[in-house]
Amino acid sequence: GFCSSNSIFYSKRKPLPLPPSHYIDATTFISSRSHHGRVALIDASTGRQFTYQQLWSAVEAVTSSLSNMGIRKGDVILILSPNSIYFPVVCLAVMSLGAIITTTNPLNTTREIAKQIADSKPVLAFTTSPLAPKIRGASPTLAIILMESEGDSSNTLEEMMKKEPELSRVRERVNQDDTATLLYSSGTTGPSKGVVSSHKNLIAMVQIVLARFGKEQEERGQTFICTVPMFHIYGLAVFATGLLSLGSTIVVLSKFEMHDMLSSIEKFRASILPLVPPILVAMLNNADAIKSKYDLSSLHTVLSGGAPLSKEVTEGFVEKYPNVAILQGYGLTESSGVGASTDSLEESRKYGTAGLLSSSTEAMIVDTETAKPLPVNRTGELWLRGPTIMKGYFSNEEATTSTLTSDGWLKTGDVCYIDSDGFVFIVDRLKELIKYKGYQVPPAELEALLLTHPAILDAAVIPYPHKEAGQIPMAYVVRKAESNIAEKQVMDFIAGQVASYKRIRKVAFISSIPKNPSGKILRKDLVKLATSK
Ligand code: AYL
Repeated sequence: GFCSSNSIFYSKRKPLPLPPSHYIDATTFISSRSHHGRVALIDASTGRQFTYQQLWSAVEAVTSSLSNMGIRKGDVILILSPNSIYFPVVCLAVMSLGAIITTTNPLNTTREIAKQIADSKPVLAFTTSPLAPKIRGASPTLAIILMESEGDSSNTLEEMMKKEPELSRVRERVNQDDTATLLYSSGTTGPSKGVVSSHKNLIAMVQIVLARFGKEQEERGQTFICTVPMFHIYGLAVFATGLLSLGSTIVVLSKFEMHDMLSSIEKFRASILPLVPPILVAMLNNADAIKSKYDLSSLHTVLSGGAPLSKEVTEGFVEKYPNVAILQGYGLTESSGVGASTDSLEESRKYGTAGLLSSSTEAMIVDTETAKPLPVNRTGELWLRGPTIMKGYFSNEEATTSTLTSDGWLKTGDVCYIDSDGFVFIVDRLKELIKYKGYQVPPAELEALLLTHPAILDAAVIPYPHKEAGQIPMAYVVRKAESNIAEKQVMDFIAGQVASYKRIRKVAFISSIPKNPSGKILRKDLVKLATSK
């Protein structure tokens, strides 16, 4: 059976084949299937496109240019960009040199970007002209390459893509344990940290995407709509790497916009639409208007991932869009993407499940009080082990050892059970992370900011349930003795310093923050208090 006597749950899916060699980078692995003649990436707004042939020559040319500029294995390169057809080109070129990609949310403020730059120490940044001032503000000396052509400026990706690749370039051997990406996540506690993922992690994720969508691609071809962000593991694993190995066509939207998304489905006859739950909610709430205005007959699958999808939304969606299957994907930045998923209509019929464990992924359900592993149908913290699990947090030994066990288990911070058929059910979140519209909001960052306000003595930030956004950040604030600071002042104080998705959207005052004897905020008590009224 899949659950053995030592309480490990094994994946019921076919194990991943071993990659061909220890010395292989993710880009070489992805490009080893050529798909010549097919269209790889289409810009939804300009119609500009790359065939697979053009994509791989562009990657070669950029790799060569980067190498000539002196970029070497281990160097960190920052990408600050909305989704674009150039985003994967940069990622793939950087990885093929064994250099490391770090990304950040284009909505982030200069202050937030500066913090991340100070931590990850990039030697070069790729960005767009509108976003370049944020990088200059955050790090005046960091070299910048613009990803979109700006007149006849020379330091552009366009220029790099045009150059003939030079064969003599220096290229160090990349092995699968080398670091490929450094994406930021708050994990179970504290501020955002760099998640160190290796080429092996990414190759395994690409293989999971291949196993999940490969058959259909071969049988009838697939066109995906990309509106989830490529800077996040969801978009990076699916659109900037996985699907390019498959030979699918990807229609890229620079950001989420309902009309653009729907008209692109119609225009490009798209078949699969990966989303986060809040977009499904919006599609449900406007279903009748949407169905009368757009021809969505090509669409057969919506993927939902990144946050829980409620029963009402699932049922409502199935009723309004009877020809569209909703498939689930559950995962973490720390698991380089999907850890469990429903891959077929049949699997998705088990209501509320996040799906079966990904190929070659093992799980344990660990009792949060006794730390003992639990059997089938019992609820506890989900631990994951397998080829996609990160190497650790970047220069943060403490966070690494509290999240990864010595025998390779990742403590997900999610409260789950696994049923007798091997289906994973996410019940709750143990960790402090708040998910606003699928975006990560680390409470610790907001609490630290609140404590810098002269009128605030103490503060705690918790998730408050919200129909459209999933959760909104809510602050409990203890005022200083003579202070009468009001809700709006608290919200404005934070709004001035953080990206819009991190804003505090609800405030309550309290006489003291409940804490355990070691000073840890009792967040569950505050959530109960906030939602009991
Ligand atoms: P991060 N259901 C419930 N909660 C979820 C789900 C889901 N399907 N997916 C993610 N979460 C929560 O690092 C959960 O608490 O990556 C998890 O620990 O931003 C946390 O979000 C991780 O947040 C895919 C599908 C990648 C999903 C992903 C992971 C994106 C979230 C590729 O195809």
